[in-house]
Amino acid sequence: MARVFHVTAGSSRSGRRRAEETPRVAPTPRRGGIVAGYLAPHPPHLVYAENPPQNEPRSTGGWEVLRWGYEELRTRLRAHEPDVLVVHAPHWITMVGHHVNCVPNPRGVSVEPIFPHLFRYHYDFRTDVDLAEAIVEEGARAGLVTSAMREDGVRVDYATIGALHLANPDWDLPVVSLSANNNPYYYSDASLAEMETLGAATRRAIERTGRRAVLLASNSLSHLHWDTEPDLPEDMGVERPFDHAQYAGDMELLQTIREGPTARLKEAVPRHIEATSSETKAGSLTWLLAAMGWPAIAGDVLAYGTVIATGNALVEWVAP
Ligand code: 2X7
Ligand code: FE2
Repeated sequence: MARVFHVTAGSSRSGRRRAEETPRVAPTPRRGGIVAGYLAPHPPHLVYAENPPQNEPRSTGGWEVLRWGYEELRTRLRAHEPDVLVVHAPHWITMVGHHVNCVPNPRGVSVEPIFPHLFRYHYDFRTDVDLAEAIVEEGARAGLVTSAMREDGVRVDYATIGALHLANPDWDLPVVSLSANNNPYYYSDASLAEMETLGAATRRAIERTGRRAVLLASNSLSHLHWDTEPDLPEDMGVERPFDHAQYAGDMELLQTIREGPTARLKEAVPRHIEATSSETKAGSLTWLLAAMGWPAIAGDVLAYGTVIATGNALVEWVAP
């Protein structure tokens, strides 16, 4: 049988004396830079299923495993104590150049055009304008076409709002939001090489401004989906991968992510796009890993699940 001995070390008075005598150690300064990155997909169904007050439609739940994964992601994100969330999203599509939202206080209603009955979300958040402008400058300096978006009232897309809501539903952190100059749907072979440059520029801007940043890549994985939906959108009786090839393609990518190092993804991501029409074609995941400097680490897969047949994974990479 195990025995447990309790020994009281000294009286409370001697304890107090020791505390008074202990030299004060200066707190370690909080490190700036990119502290973590998350693959944080945005299917509007996940927000709909949570029934937040900002979203007009009401649901009875659904997609729980992905939403529980997001609960874990939120806990981890908070532990990194970021100053700012920087998000790259595929549904703010800009045909000419990479745009950065520089509006100090974006407010409005974000609507999912295909699923307006699931996502009509009232947003009101703060932009870290200094960092947003620094990303525009660093991108331009690196030879990219960049633009500071300053039109108040331009509607923020649902992939930006969805990822931000799911990662931080309190909206108590400033945001920088980047557009996708790559289009997941129109081009046969969108260039991911530019996302390397945009990622490096994002990193330089974060370091220059001394921010402690968490990055969000708002991408789903395999992207074939049903063209009809059940009467009850959250009917989990019909939710499943589009087919086995799509599922297997996602698992192959996630296995590579879990094994690391991230540099293997330079080849694995384009292969996965080819095999599954992955939404990572819009570049958010490549941007994130490039910004983190392709660290020699494994990613932590927090959850995987399908939404109207598309594959969605939540992954954390913590900066070494
Ligand atoms: O944008 C999306 C998505 N990425 C996945 C599933 C369903 C709807 O919208
Ligand atoms: Fe999407």
